[in-house]
Amino acid sequence: MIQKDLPEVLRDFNPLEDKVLRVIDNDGHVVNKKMMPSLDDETIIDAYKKMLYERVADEMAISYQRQGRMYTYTPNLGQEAIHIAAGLNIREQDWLVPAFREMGVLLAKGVTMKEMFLFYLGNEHGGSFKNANNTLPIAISIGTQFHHATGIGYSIKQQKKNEAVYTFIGDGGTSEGDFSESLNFAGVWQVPVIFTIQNNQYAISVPVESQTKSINLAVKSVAFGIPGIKVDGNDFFAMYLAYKLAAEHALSGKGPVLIEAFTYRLGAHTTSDDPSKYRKKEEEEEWALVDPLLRLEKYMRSNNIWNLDVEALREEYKKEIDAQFVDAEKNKAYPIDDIFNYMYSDMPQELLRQKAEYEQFLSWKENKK
Ligand SMILES: Cc1ncc(C[n+]2csc(CCOP(=O)(O)OP(=O)(O)O)c2C)c(N)n1
Ligand SMILES: [Mg+2]
Repeated sequence: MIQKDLPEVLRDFNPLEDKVLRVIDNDGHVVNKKMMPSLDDETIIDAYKKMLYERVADEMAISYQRQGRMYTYTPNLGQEAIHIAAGLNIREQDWLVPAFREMGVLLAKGVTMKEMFLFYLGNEHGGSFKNANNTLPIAISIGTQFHHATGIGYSIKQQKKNEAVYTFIGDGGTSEGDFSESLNFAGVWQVPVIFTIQNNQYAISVPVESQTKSINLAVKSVAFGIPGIKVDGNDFFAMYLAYKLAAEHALSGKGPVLIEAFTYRLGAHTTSDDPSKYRKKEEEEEWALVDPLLRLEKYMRSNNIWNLDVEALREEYKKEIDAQFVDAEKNKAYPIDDIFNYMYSDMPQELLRQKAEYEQFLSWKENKK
């Protein structure tokens, strides 16, 4: 049984039996003391603040989009516990190979909100994160990032480096060939990669039940000979423990781990989406009650470590984030060459043709004014 390869405390959580790792319940009470990671109060407070920062940044981004100042945006609302738990474990030398809905992990790597905004303003430089070591650009094409993660993992293994790779995909992404292909080779090569499926239960309007007949998504690891675990993605402590143990596993040369973080997308798929067309209000209301921030706050209150003035923090974060947005907005223009320059050292004929066509379009647009 592949689960025997997992760190001992995780072996009980067999995805074939649809077990879920959970440390606190919906009211913030500890239900599994053995699994409680040993974190001091400061770290827990810091984690809550980071989750709040991600939430405020998300709300601001949606607001800029609604004001017509930014293009389409992919909200993170409800998935912050996963991101901050990963962010507290990922180290400077580790690699982050993101999809598009894990902003908190990018921030933990050192990506700035200005850079995030540049990306959503369509600026090519919004993909080159200057201060974030070993961080790949955001991947919109579903699944491609898993190949990159396995490839980087292979390189790390060949060079015997002390590095792990963190990569993310959605529930819908598990139906892409890239998912299976990269997990297969990750298993064969035993690469140090932590694969996270953020199962937020929808791929745009498609519910996960229409995506797969598997009993859960963690179970998909079994066929590839990789240990897998399903975790309550709205439980910060469970996610933290899962990442801590997965990182120890990967870094000690034991190969990859697949984590299914079971959560719910509280917001829209993107700012172009209207979830009321395909899901019930009652379902959203039910999940809003188990919001990861709310659950952590309840835990902190019942353990007397709640000392935060959320409104004051929100104001502080808003000011800081707005300054970064205004800076990005002022600097969003870039030379059109940047759109074409970075794929090949010598641009092939087809790309040269596309560039000429685009230049023609721009001058047509200019003359129309
Ligand atoms: C290869 C590819 N096909 C289709 C799309 C369009 N698309 C964007 S997001 C998405 C759904 C993704 O759902 P999921 O993997 O569950 O991630 P989530 O958006 O829920 O985080 C689709 C089909 C795409 N970006 N790339
Ligand atoms: Mg999804």
